[in-house]
Amino acid sequence: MRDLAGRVLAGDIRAAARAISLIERRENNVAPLLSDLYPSTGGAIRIGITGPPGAGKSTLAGCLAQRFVAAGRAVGILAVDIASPFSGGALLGDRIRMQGLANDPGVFIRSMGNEGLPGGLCRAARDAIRVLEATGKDVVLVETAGVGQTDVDVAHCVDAVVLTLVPESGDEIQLLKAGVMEIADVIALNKSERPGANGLAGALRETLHARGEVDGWETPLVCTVGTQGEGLAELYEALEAYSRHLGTGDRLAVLRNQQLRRELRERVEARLAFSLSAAPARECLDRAVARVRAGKDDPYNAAERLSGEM
Ligand SMILES: Nc1nc2c(ncn2[C@@H]2O[C@H](COP(=O)(O)OP(=O)(O)OP(=O)(O)O)[C@@H](O)[C@H]2O)c(=O)[nH]1
Ligand SMILES: [Mg+2]
Repeated sequence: MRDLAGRVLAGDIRAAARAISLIERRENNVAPLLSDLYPSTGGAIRIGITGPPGAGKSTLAGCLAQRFVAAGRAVGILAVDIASPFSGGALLGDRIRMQGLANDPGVFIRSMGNEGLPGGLCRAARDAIRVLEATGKDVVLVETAGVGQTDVDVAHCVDAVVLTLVPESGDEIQLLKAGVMEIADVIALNKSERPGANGLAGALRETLHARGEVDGWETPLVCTVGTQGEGLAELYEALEAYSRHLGTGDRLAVLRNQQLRRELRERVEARLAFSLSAAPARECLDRAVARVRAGKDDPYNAAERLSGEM
């Protein structure tokens, strides 16, 4: 493991891929590896790209990666939810290959399944982001699927969220209800060559404007045609502007503090849940159940005492 950490820190991409596999498989011995890497993490700008299936997230990720690379920055890309077979989208790797980035030594691409990961995306993505940072990436792009009410996890592990929408995404009221608008720092209205794009763009801009600035930032909307590269300069510039915004005052530090606090809480909860399922705790629970069932205790006192015993 020490050796693997050394190789990751030296920028060895194959070592990074192996480390991410260990994270995905939740190998027990991955924690020391991540501890070794931790001091060398946190230096990249982390950008999440979310939106409904097939909206063009991978296409935009590829275009953005190209621009970052052109600006001399090393880019890592994670796709945390592999493409749904129904969406007509393609795996991120395919999109990147189409853009000729796959052979670029500055770009590392990796898909991760999120199945079976409780808490979904964040847990694995957060660690995988750190692995990429430890290899020396300056920018980490994280593609995730979903715009459901609970699919806002990505906001907890990145600095900036790009919400990708398409003209078919429907009326903005529904979007607002979905809660995803809240986490969007930049909105890309992709496939904007299609009918309905202008109407939706206008309605969304109105809504965003009515909401106004949140902590000094009003979420901009950029119309893009990912397949043609249209609007990509604007999207890139919007992200640069957001990154400058985060860099002023202690905004980035505040954000990262909040994220770290959440991470620590999640880790403690996971440990507690684990120890609750271990044999000694199960025996304590069995005894408590018996006492309550026998009328010698009630669930309220029993829970109080149990939390002291464990
Ligand atoms: N017409 C049009 N098609 C686009 C545009 N951008 C991407 N596409 C196409 O839309 C399809 C889906 O693009 P992807 O980039 O794979 O979308 P995605 O959001 O990553 O898809 P999933 O990962 O499967 O959710 C592909 O066939 C793209 O070529 C665009 O601006 N206009
Ligand atoms: Mg995709």
